[in-house]
Amino acid sequence: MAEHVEIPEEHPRHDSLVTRHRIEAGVDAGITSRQGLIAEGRGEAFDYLLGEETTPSADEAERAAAAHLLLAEHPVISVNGNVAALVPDEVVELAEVVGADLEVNLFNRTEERMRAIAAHLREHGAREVKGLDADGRIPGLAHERTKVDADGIGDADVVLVPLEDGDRAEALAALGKTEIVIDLNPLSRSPRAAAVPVVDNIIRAIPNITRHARELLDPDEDELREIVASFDREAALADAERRIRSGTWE
Ligand code: PTJ
Repeated sequence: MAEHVEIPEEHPRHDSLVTRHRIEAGVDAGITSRQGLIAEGRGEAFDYLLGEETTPSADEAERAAAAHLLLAEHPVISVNGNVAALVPDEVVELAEVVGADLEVNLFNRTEERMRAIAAHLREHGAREVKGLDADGRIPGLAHERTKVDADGIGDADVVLVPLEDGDRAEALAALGKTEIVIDLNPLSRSPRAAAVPVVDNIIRAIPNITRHARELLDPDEDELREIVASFDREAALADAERRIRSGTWE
């Protein structure tokens, strides 16, 4: 079991250590898969190279993500075991602000984990959690991620998919859905398939998308459309890759 460890705020690795403990606790609670531990380690390495901060280009992507979610007819936020462990309050809040559904969708799907994550999100204030009906399918996917709710991701026009594997990201894009992907690795297939690749730690990204959404709430649809149209996905990916490769953060 993950021990409860108090990490002093001034510790130089405070945020990273808190994040690790949340993932460990998620595994102990049957929410996060053991592969989630590996994914977290991978993410941390990229975050370190990015300077562990929201870069200006990630901030722009987060603003574009907020605009897409507000313009959507039916936005859905997909939740896996890492997302549920790291940012349960934050995804519930974002869903409220932009009027999105929350849907559990797992790579390593088991009924126990599906139910545990849905219950966990409800404990954190979610009113409705989709994903358990699994009465829809994403064509072209062999693994468990193909299972979606027909009236959830199946019907969505905009889907936020954090910490995703590349296959589903590509399959959702092929269905014509607008995809927002949060992933610290700009070379991964998922951000490369996304209309909006957000190269940032989910811990920072979700609250920042919510902050932008609140600012953009008074709907001036033209402004939202302008933000969406002027967002340059290639530049966002290139900027993140440049920072990682060069270690130059200016
Ligand atoms: O809960 P499940 O069964 O659906 O499984 C979820 C994981 C994450 C285990 C599964 O989707 C998986 O194996 O993903 P991958 O292929 O390891 O990809 C995860 C991606 O997320 C990698 O590119 C990581 O760099 C990135 N990542 C990890 N932690 C974070 C992150 N990106 C943003 N914020 C993080 N905290």
